[in-house]
Amino acid sequence: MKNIVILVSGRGSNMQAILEAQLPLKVAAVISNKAAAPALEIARQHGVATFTLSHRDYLDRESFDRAMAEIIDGHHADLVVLAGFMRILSPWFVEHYRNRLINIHPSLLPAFTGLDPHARALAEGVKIHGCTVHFVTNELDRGPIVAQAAVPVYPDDDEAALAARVLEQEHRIYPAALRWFAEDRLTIAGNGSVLLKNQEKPGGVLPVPDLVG
Ligand code: NHR
Ligand code: GAR
Repeated sequence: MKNIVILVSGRGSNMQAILEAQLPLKVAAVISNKAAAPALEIARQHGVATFTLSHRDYLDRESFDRAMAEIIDGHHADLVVLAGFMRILSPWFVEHYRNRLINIHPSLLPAFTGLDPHARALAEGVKIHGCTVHFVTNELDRGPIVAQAAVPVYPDDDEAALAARVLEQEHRIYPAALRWFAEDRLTIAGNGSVLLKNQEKPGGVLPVPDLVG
């Protein structure tokens, strides 16, 4: 069975969805850059080894990343999974884990890369929003896309309501994407698009209801 290591910074609901999906993968460790992250306690309750590394204890991004990599490689990780991890990773780290580093971002990439995607989606008045699982490259939030899910945006939505609707979809597509990885079904094509072997249905889920006026 393959090993994954999950990196978190906060609440850990995506990590929890992964832990509870009964995937054919071993979650070998969880690493947080915040000692107070609620995710750590959830991981311990699932019997997973946890580590906290504060980026403040390191001189620069790369030395922090190298300290994380020692833990990750010590657990023989086949894949590093970002689940609400809020530190930009150095080019060294991204190269070290090339094609073995995956993230979920709460927008329909390439729209709304970076921070506060829900607030910006509302400000733009988009009618459809969503989330994306992608491999990480050095271009922030721009790596090969594995899966996406869309949700409607309603006129009375605030940031919290929209984020909650998207989060529900995150909890579906991240475990699904990791199952494909576990089953060795993902390949990254030369043009950077992700191919899913033995695919029966489209890779995205579109729970958008018909438009009504
Ligand atoms: N690292 C690389 N190299 N490439 C990506 O695509 C990455 C990444 C690290 C994290 C997640 C990402 C997201 O999905 C992610 C993608 C943090 C920031 C950020 O600006 C941006 C994007 C993402 C995560 N972080 C600030 C920083 O200086 C700190 C913000 C904070 O601590 O609250 O690192 O959204
Ligand atoms: C999720 O919505 C995730 O997509 C987003 O933060 C939330 C974390 O929630 N990630 C990013 O914005 C990455 N920069 P969680 O800790 O409950 O999984």
